[in-house]
Amino acid sequence: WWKDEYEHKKERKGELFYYVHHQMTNRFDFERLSNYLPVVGALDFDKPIVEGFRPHTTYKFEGEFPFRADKQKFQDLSFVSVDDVKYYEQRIKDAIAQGYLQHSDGQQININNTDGVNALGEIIEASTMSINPSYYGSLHNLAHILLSRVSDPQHKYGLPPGVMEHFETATRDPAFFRLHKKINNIFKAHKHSLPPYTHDELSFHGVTLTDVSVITPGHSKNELYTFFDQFDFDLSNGLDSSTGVSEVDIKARVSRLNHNPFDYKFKVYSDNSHTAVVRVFLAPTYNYYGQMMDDHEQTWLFVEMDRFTTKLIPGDNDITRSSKDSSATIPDRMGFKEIKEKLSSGELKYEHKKRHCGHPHRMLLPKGNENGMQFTLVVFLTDFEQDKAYEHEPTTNVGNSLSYCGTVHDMYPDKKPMGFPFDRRIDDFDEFISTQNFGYTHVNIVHKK
Ligand SMILES: [Cu+2]
Repeated sequence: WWKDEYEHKKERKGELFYYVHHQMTNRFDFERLSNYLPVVGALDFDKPIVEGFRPHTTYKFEGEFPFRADKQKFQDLSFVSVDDVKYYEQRIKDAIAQGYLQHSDGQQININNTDGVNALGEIIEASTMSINPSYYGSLHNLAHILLSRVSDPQHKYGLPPGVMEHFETATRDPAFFRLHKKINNIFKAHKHSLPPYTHDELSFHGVTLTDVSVITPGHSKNELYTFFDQFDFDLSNGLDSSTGVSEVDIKARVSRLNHNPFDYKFKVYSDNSHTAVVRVFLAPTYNYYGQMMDDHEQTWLFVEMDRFTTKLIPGDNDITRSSKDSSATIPDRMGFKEIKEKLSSGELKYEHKKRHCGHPHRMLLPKGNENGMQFTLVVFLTDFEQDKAYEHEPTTNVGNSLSYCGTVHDMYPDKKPMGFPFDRRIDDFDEFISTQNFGYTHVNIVHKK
């Protein structure tokens, strides 16, 4: 579906592949830590897949999704062996260590730069944009398939593919996060091989972030609240659609993580009129062992909560931003019934630029725990004039969930590497923290029963 004639060109798609999964794996670890569990370990093709998994779901026509017993070993398939995939992985790791990719036309492509991650993302996924599919294969896609078919590798029992082979179902399987931890570690090796940002690259001259806090209305400063709400899923499209059978409403009630809306409050001193890009990130303060997280460990874990532009006037500026406006999230999808109703009333419009992916808004905050779990909220201000990839108004609405989904039919508006400034290693934390356009606070996420 990436054929040029379909006009689905997505700018920085390889980088987005890295970044969206980077955030998903980190975000999953936040839930693990919230539930007193250690962070996910990376998958290893030489070791058994520790957790078995039963999907509890069926195909419409091909029966149940296959389950996987505990401690299954990876198995060769008729069209790809475990060794093949291990070679692809090794070649990619070698490319990172050497700092260049081998193009299929024989050229060496330098990846020791800002754009390197994009080419790397295309070969790791791999997408049709891979510069050398026969040499680098398709590490990520093939690993999905190895996991999906591990219970019936020779197709002896005629089992259908597992959940790992479909976008809609893959994240059900805990092995998804083990696989993506592995992939994320490969990207980390690349990102951390690049030189740290210089003081100049990090600075926003004349702009000082003097205070960072969050307010949940009716509660003390820096207290955030999560809870489980009851949600009714509309299941009417899962019913028998034969003619002559009358339609009935059917819903399933599930508990879902949600949170109280809150406001970010930032105080900024500016020497002049500027437009700032405000980048907000969150990561746990303590690790699984209850120790304060090492700076290097924490910086790689930061998840983007929001990214927006704001006008600064000379002097003091008070910025308030609602959590509901997050650039990382999307609202609930419409149910089948609602789509049908809107379609017949003419309310359903095709929006060319609307993106349909993103982190579910209700899951913006990790669960935290009953006693309150401490997280570090960091804010980084950068200069819109330096960051804009093309001429556009800072207020231009680029649609929901830029941070997770990029743009469709358009250039990506923000020139900075995704995840900036935490995408690279930081060697001198004292200097980093002394950057005046940087600020942080600790927040407490309390889970209400
Ligand atoms: Cu995947």
